[in-house]
Amino acid sequence: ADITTPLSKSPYKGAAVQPIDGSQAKTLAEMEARWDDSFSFAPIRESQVSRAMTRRYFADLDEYAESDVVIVGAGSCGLSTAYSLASRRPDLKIAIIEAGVAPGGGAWLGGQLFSAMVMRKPADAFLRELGVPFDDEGAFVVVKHAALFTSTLLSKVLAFPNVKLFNATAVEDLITRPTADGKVRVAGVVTNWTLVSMHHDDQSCMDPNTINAPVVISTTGHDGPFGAFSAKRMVSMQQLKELGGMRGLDMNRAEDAIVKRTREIVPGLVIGGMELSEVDGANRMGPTFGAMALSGVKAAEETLKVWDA
Ligand code: AHZ
Repeated sequence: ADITTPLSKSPYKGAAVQPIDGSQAKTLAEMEARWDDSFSFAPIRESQVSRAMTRRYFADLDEYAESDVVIVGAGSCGLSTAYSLASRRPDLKIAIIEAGVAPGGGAWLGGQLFSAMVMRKPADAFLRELGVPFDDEGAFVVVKHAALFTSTLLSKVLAFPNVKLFNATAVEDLITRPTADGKVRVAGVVTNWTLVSMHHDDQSCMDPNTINAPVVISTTGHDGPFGAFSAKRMVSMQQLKELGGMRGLDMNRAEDAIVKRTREIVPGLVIGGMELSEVDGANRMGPTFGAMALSGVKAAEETLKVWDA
């Protein structure tokens, strides 16, 4: 099957100069027959490469400046949230903002830099839906490499036409509006390139950008240099009394609590994954990822309740 989008159907059709036909092989087998002097890539002008990237990026910035949902953080919970939301609601425009260059957060490895990833049942249902193979060990399942889970999930999320991932981009603040009862509603995010965010101390005048959205889902992980971002901001804005403070490790208590408590924390702000442990003072679970996947599924449901209200 031809996996390229015909130029006439591309939403970026204004972007291209006339394509140069390289008369290249159409299949790998045809190409393999040409490992000789006749082999060459289709010719290109450097500016075509620049324009192919920048026009798409700026079209996306323009398009997603008004999003329906913004997900902050593309770790195991954020990506599970994005998958659940995008697969249910192709009509929603979903922006994912990830501070790191590489999306996936802590989900490229299991625990202590080991490769296997453990998920307690019933989170195996999520793996079945994604088509990620696992060993069944009774009460829990094991994916042979955490990267298999994360890369499969990521590839599916990125393939949804209604999802845009902005990586290397940090959420620096939240957009808020006053409510009738004197509190605030979250109405979007304030963003900047992560490398810029890291240099506010030694450079001046590096103002941020914004994305408006009726619902923001924050899944930035537990407290750390970047983590628990929205929970901390809600405390500094006096919308939460204090950080709950993540408690010690207790797998049984932690996983149930994180999934059950995944919810809208203040109007317009749903929090999921380990960031929640800093809201409620829940235990950590250590290297078992079922709660991250199912907190993502629940965050999508909670978001739709807010959206449809
Ligand atoms: O880069 C962060 C990571 O990819 C990103 N992030 C954090 N702050 C951000 C900001 N703007 C944009 N201000 C930001 N992105 O959020 C992602 C969080 O991923 P994670 O893997 O740290 O969190 P998670 O809740 O998805 O998964 C937690 C996994 C853990 S921690 C744990 C324990 O400590 O016991 N156990 C498990 C399973």
